[in-house]
Amino acid sequence: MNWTSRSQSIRCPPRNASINSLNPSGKVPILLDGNDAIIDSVAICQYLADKHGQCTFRAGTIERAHQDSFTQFATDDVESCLWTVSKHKFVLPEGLRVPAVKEACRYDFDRAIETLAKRLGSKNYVMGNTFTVPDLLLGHCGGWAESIGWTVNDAIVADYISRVRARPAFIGTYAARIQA
Ligand SMILES: N[C@@H](CCC(=O)N[C@@H](CS)C(=O)NCC(=O)O)C(=O)O
Repeated sequence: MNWTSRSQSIRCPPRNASINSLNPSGKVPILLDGNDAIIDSVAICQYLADKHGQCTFRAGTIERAHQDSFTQFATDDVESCLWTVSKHKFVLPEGLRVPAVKEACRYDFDRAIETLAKRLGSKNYVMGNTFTVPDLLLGHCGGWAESIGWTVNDAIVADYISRVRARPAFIGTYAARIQA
């Protein structure tokens, strides 16, 4: 396989030989950049933002510290609930699945949404008027929640998620993904 193609997206199932050679966990996604392979989706997003100087504040600034705090909040407090529920629904070996975990995850998810509403206030995006990496992650989580039938029980956060997902860049990327 030619790893040097720059704008091509290659569909590869997890744990196949090519993936295993690039990521010891066998997990996807992987960003191929020149002869390098970057693993872990948040690192990939932040790398692309830094590299292109968009959707991010500069490392070492106070704004970046707050932005990174939102990034960690998106993964630790919001995405972890969705991921745990999904793992116990269809990812883990059947014998290890605990359906009751759903209640605890939903509880934590609602708490996270409450917190996000407070942190967001009347801002357009988590960092104000500038769209940054954590908005991308939280918008993704919003779609994920909807796909498993979880309503976002807060008008501020629900509006925010709609706003993020109504951006032309999101709509274009989503359409390209469906066609791929
Ligand atoms: N920390 C990784 C996790 C990636 C991940 O869990 N990928 C799933 C697909 S969404 C996977 O490849 N699972 C295969 C496996 O667990 O073996 C990231 O954020 O990219």
